[in-house]
Amino acid sequence: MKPLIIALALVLAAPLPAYANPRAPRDLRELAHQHGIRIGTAVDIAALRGEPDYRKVLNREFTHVTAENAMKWESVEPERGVYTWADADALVENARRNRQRVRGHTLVWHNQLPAWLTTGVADGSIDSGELRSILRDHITTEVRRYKGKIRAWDVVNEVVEEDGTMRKSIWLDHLGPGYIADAFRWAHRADPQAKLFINDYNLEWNSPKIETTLALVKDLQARGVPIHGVGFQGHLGIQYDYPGDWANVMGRFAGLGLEVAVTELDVRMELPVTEEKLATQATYYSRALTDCLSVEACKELTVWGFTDRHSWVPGWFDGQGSACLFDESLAPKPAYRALLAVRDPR
Ligand code: 9MR
Repeated sequence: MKPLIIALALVLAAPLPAYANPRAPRDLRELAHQHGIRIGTAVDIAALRGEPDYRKVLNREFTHVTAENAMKWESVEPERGVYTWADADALVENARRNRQRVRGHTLVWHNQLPAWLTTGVADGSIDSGELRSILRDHITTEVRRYKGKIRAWDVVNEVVEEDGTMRKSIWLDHLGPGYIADAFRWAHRADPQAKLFINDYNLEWNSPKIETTLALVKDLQARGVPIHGVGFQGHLGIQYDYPGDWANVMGRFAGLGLEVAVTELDVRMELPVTEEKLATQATYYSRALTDCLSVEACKELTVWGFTDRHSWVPGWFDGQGSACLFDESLAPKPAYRALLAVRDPR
């Protein structure tokens, strides 16, 4: 055989590198596998239970799930000492049956706390010492219950204010800033395998928040506190510029040895919906995925609900909506197709 023909034969026989794979993924699950990441969604438990079409899309498309509300403190312990795990259990069981990993959300937050706790603190019937042991018991009980079943926990959520100061909350007020280290240590003791995250919004672009969070992580690491990841919520809107520095910010956290995850991505718009707005929204979704893929440490992209039928956005932002990948009738939007078309930037 002539050398040229041999060379040609060798080239043709060689497997294509993964990034050159020309076959477009069929759905998000296949996209996740092709890129070697997890693609997740927040789950509305009532819809999971009551809407077969919702369940079908959820289990077909996603390799990862987060409880939108079911694991929050007010949901799991609405009365002191009375635990209601049914919804959280249903999510974990559905995930097991459908080969989905689970993100636990969230152990320490200033919102969605049970009334018995906030009133007790306000009227002084729960003092600081008791509050600390209540927090330790809450974390220990919940993390232990799902030991081995939850890949990662959002241990602390939104603990930094927009101006870079520490978030004012009953935790900071009554326990001091040390509650953060304590929370990570207690969670780690309850499930040493779980990856423990700090999670926040506007961390994609807001410098004071970014700098304080970086400093906080470094300080925790210096003191040997078990912290493994940072979650960028990613609540975006097309009326604002896309956070163009996001990949760089992710890289700075990755540089500290942390896992990086997009934990609550959605892209809202002012109504009414137009084709043009949907096209812009699609670029925001695909840029977010591209940013995640460009950082080796980013292996999870989770959307905050996958259908406009169940989205927190219209209830919170007057006149805004259509933030998800699927519309109310579960038809995929341009953003969904844009995600499938994303190629590995590395
Ligand atoms: O989507 C959640 C909504 O159903 C709740 O009413 C709301 C209460 O604060 O919390 C929403 O989820 C939030 C998440 O837990 C933390 N980051 C911001 C999310 C949107 O507000």
